[in-house]
Amino acid sequence: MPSVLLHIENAVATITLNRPDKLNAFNREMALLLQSILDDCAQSPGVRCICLTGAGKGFSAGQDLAEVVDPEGPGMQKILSEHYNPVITRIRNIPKPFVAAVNGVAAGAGANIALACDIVVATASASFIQAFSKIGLIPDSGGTFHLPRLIGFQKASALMMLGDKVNAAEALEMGMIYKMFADDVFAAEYNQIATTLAMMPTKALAHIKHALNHSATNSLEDQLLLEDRYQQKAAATHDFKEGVQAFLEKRLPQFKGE
Ligand code: LHQ
Repeated sequence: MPSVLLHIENAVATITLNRPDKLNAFNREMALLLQSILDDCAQSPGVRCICLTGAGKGFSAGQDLAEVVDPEGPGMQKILSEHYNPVITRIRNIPKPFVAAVNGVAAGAGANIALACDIVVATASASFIQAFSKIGLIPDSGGTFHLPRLIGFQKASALMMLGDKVNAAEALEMGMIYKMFADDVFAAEYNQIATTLAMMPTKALAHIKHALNHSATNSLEDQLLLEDRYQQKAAATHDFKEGVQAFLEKRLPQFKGE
């Protein structure tokens, strides 16, 4: 079985990390395959939402630690620059919404890949662990960027230094995730969110995403200029015209993602 699965339905690409016996820990093959699948999803006009989840009981336990000590392995130099950083930049830059459907434990790079997504939802039995400090590393895969912005500097410092496990209810309370669902309805609920996103004006969602990327570092003045620029682009789309027309005609809009 491939280490990453792709299923496309109703314009939603569901990408499943698939090494369940290792809690979907990443080795080089899996990281490169994920990048290539993300590239395919970015290119395909039939994909309007990308949903990341894990096979079995975990989302992802981060780096496969056996590979780190394997003399035949990629070596520390390549792991971030060739495996994780290109995944995180794709998640943030591909102009389509990403949903992380965290179905179980998300640890290390696995947690931070989830937290890079636009919308993070978790099943009630899921958990998040900044596991890095426990093995003498620092959080990577964008963790030091996204986590303090999601939950604040103080809580991020504590979670990163202590490596404490945060359960889904605590993650929700902290603002780390958007919603938590009971295990038995989780798949239906995250599919509903992904399907809704896939029917929405894709270009506007992409502009929202990119504006938020910049808001992390821009001044207010620069951000206002950027909002103006993206708003002009959004206003030039078919979907904007359709959205306004449908409102005036009191009917549901038919967005095309164009
Ligand atoms: C694993 C792993 C794993 C291999 C579970 N590797 N097998 C960047 C720069 C360069 C180098 C290093 O990495 C990074 C990025 C990172 O992600 S660093 C952080 C790496 N991840 C961790 O340190 C987490 C390690 N895993 C755990 O602490 C636990 O497995 C958690 C808390 C995630 C889950 O605990 P349990 O639910 O009790 O499951 P388990 O520990 O029994 O794991 C199930 C199996 O999965 C087991 O295999 P086995 O053959 O004994 O059944 C584990 O060995 C295997 N596994 N994580 N990262």
